[in-house]
Amino acid sequence: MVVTDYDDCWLQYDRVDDPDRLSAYRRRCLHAYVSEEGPELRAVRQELRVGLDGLLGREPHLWQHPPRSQDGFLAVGRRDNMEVVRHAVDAAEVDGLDEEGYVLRATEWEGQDCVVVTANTDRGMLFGTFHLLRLLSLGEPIADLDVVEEPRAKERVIDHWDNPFRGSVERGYAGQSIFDWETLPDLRERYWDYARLLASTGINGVVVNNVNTEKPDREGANDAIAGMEGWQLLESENLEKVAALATVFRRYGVRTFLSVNYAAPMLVGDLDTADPLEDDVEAWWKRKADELYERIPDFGGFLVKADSEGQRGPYDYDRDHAEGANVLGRALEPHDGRVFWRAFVYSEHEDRAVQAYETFEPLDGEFHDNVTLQIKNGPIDFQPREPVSTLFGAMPETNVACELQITQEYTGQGVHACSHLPQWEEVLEFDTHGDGEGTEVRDLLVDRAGEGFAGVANVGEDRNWTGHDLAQLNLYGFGRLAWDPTLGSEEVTREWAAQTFGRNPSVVETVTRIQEESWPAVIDYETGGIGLMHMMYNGEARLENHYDPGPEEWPEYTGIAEDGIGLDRTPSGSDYASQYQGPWPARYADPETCPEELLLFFHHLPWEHELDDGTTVIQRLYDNCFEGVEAVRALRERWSALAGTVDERRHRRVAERFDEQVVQAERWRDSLVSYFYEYAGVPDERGRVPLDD
Ligand code: GCV
Repeated sequence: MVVTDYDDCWLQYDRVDDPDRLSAYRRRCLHAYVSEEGPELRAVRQELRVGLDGLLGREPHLWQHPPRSQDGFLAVGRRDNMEVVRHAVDAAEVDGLDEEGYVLRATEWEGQDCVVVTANTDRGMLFGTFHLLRLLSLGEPIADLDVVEEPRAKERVIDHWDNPFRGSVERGYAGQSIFDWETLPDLRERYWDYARLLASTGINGVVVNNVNTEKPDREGANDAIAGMEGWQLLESENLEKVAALATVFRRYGVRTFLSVNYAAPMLVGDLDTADPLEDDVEAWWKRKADELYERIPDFGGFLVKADSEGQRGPYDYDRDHAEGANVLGRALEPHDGRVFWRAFVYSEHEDRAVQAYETFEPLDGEFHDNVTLQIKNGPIDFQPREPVSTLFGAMPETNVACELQITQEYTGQGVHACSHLPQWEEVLEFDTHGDGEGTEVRDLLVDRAGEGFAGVANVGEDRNWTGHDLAQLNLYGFGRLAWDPTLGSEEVTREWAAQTFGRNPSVVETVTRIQEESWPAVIDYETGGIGLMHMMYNGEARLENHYDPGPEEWPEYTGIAEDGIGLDRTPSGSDYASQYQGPWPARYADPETCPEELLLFFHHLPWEHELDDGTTVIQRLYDNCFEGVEAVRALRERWSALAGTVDERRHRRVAERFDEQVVQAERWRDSLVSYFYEYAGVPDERGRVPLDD
C-alpha cells in the first residue's frame, strides 16, 4: 500500500490472503498496546498503523494500556512497565541483549493470545517491530513465535555521495539528491519515508554528504562528477540543517554522520594549517565537535576521504594516516562519536592494488579506539568482480568496516539489472586466514563496537528511489547482510521479492532467479569472466562515465599485448599476491591453482594458454562474452513471462530496461571481443569473431 507519492519498495504490506493466516494474525495483532516513550516508539506506532492496516485489511487499535476482553493483542514495550512482557520474557534474556537487540515472543496471558516485542532500548523495539512486520509480510506463522536477535555487526552505515547545495549525486543513477539543503531545516515528507526504509533493513547510520567534499585540485579532475561544497556543512550556519535531518533519522534509530574535509580547520575555520599534530588544529576539531554535539546529541561522527583522488589529507603535513585520523578521534571521543577513515588510497604505485595494504598494514594498532578503517571490498574500485582486499585479516588491532557499493557505478548503473548480493556473499565468505584457517571476512566485521559495514547509497529523487526497480534489492540486501552477514544472498533476495512483488510463489521464484543470475551475466559481458576489469569508458558526461565499453582507454588494467593478456601480480610482477595470508599467496601465484575467475587479475598469460578444460584463454574470453549476452536475453524472457502477475507499471518499467540492457550487453560483447581479437589475432573457434562488419 502506498502512503506517500513515492514507492514503498519492500514495505508494501499487501493484504494477507490466506484466511487461516489472516485470522491468526488478526487475533494477535489487531490490538496493539505500545508503550509511550521516546521518539522511536512514535515511529513504532506509525509503522504498526500503516503495516497492520495493509496486512490485516483493518486499521489496528492502538492502546496505552492492555486491552481487555479481546482475542489477544500485540505488546511493544519494556519489562519494567508491561506486565504481559514480564510474563513472556525473563529479565536475564533482555538484560543480555545489546542496545539494538530484541525479543519477539508469542505468549498466552490472562486467556488472551499475545505477541510481545521487547528490548532494552526504544531502538531495539523499533528494529523488533520491523522484524515482526517482515514476518507477517512473508506470511510466516506467529503462534509459536520465539525470536531473540541482535545485529551481528554494530556499524551499519549508508554513505551518500550526494553533493550538498548542487543536488547532484556522484555515481547516482536515480535522479538528484533527496536532500534539499536549500530548504532545510524545513523537512520534506520524503525524509521520513527514507529513514523508515533504512530502519526496516536494520541500517543504523547515515552519512549525508559525499566523501569528495571539495572539487579536487588536480590535473584531469572530472568537473562533471566531482563533489564541491560538502565541506561547508561543518560551518556553524549550516549545522541547523544537519540537525533537522538528524531529528528525522533519530526517530528511526539511525545516527547522522558527516563527510568532512581534512582541511576544515582552514576552510571552515581560519587556521593556516590542518597539521594534525598542531595544538591549534586539535583544539579546533574539539571545539567543532562540541558545537556539533550541542546541536545533535546523538551525532554519529565523521567520514573522511584523505590523500585520495585530490582530497587533502595528513600527507600534506608529512603525517601518516593514523596521526591524521586520531586527531578527529580524540575530538569525538568524549561524545561517543566515531571516525570512519577510508583506506581508498592509491596513485603512487604502478599497480594500484598494492598500495592500500602498504599504507595501512604497518599502522595496525596505531588507530584510536573510535576510529574505524573503512576498506573497499576489493583492491581496485568496486569492479564487477575483484579479489578481496588484502587488508581484511591483516589489521587485527584495528576496527575495520567493509565498504560495499550499493549503487551500480561499474555494473550497468541505472539501466542494467545486477544484484550485488551474490558478489557480497562471495566477499563475506572469503577465508582471509587472518587468524588462522576459517577467518572469513564476515568474522572480522562483527561483535565489536566500531566494526561493520558501509554501503554507498543508490537512492535519489526518482519515485522508486533507486532508478531501476530491481536495484531496490541492493539497498535492502545491504542492510540485511550488514545486520547478519551469515544470511545468504538467495535467502535475502527471496524475502525481498515476496515483500516487494507479493507472496505468489512462482513470482518470488522467478524474481529471485533473475536477481541471482544477473551478476554473473554482467561479469561475463563486461569483463570476459576470467579476472579482467576496468574496461569502462571514462567520458566526461556523468552518465557516460564508467558505463559504456572503452577497453582501449585502460590497457594498464588489463595488461593486453600481442603476446597475451592479464597482469602479473605474482612475485615476478607487482607481487600483490604475497600480501595475502595462509595458502593464498601460493595459490594465486600459480596459474594452475589460481581460481579461473581471477586468473588474469594475477597473471599475464599467452592467448593460447590452456585452462583446466583445455579451452584457451582467448576462446574462454570470447565464449563468456557471448554467453553473458545470452544470459541477459534469458533474464529478459523470464521477466517478460511475469506480465500479468506483477503490477503493470513496474512490469513495464523493468521490461524496458531489460530491452536496453540487451542492446548494451551486445555493445559490450562486440567491443571486448573485437579488442581482444585486435591483439590476439586468433579467430573464434565458433566463427563469431572477427565480427561481420
Ligand atoms: C567518491 C571511484 C569513483 C569516484 C569515488 C571514488 C571513491 O574512484 O569513481 O566517483 O569518489 O571511487 O570511492 O572515493
